[in-house]
Amino acid sequence: MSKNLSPDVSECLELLETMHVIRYAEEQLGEDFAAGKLPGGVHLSVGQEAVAAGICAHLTDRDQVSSNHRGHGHFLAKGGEPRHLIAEIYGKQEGCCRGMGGSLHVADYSKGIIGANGVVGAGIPVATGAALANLMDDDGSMTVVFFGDGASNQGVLQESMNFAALWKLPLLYVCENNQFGQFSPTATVTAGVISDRAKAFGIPVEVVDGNDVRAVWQTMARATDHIRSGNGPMFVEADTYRIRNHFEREHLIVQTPYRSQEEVEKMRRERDPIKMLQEWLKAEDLADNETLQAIDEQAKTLVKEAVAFGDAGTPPPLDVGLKYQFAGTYN
Ligand SMILES: Cc1ncc(C[n+]2csc(CCOP(=O)(O)OP(=O)(O)O)c2C)c(N)n1
Repeated sequence: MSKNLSPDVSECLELLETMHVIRYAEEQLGEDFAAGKLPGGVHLSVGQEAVAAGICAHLTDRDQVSSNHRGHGHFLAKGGEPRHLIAEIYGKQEGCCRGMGGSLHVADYSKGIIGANGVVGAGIPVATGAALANLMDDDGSMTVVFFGDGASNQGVLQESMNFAALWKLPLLYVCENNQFGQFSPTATVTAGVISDRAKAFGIPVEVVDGNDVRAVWQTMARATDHIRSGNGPMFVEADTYRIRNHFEREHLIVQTPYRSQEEVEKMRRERDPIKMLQEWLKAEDLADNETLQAIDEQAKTLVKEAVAFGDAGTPPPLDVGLKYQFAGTYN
């Protein structure tokens, strides 16, 4: 039904704004980390924004997203408030997890954001349970799990795919293949073609250019159609590229370069998903410089406001250290 759907102009402009917000928020966090302002580390998804934006554009608050350690973009694209993200990462009570979770655990259940996760692959079984809940609710809702190429080597993915295929869970696997697992190029640690693994369970697969947000959006239109029609899970492998380090300031521990600076610069110049969409919109005469500039400014302002909100926030009192460890011990 939605096989040939493409985003219209206003949807493209929304995708652009979402990508800008993610980019500005993460660049800010990179600067904050370098300045020693953050209480913890951050893994940034700069260069990968099109995956989060294109996938989440088709989801509602009833749908759920399970994320990984590189989860800021998923949070923002799924409708999480920039100020709640920034305040959380600044360790403030006004954050989405009251400043107790930090970058690795951003969540907002009211938006169906069921959590980022620092344990590689651990968001996958969480998503499997969430999708089982979607199935039992029988309300057309679904779950998306984002994970990396590195996580695809975790055994739990195979267990989940087996269960999801058998039970026809409304679950979308999104493998963001950003070409690296920490400091190893994917090809040196991952055998075969990642998406072929899903085929072994009879799960339909699409491989998409993860830097082309329109292509991701189109793939997701087909995936939601398939999944919401009760046909069971689907697997999308989105090929993308991590522009920044695995985590900020990685050079302090990585002694042997695992990629060249030239390669990174080339990707930044030629494969930046934001620039790609802007150029396409201009080439097709769908948006002029003024419109594009206004969207850019809007996103920048939103992030500035989020930073001011985070700065004005309050650190959690020390005595809550143990309070949130157990269910039912807080309100
Ligand atoms: C179970 C587990 N093993 C190892 C690590 C250390 N670690 C953190 S991120 C990472 C690489 C993950 O690569 P990938 O899944 O491709 O995601 P990316 O970082 O590329 O987004 C590793 C090995 C971890 N956090 N959890």
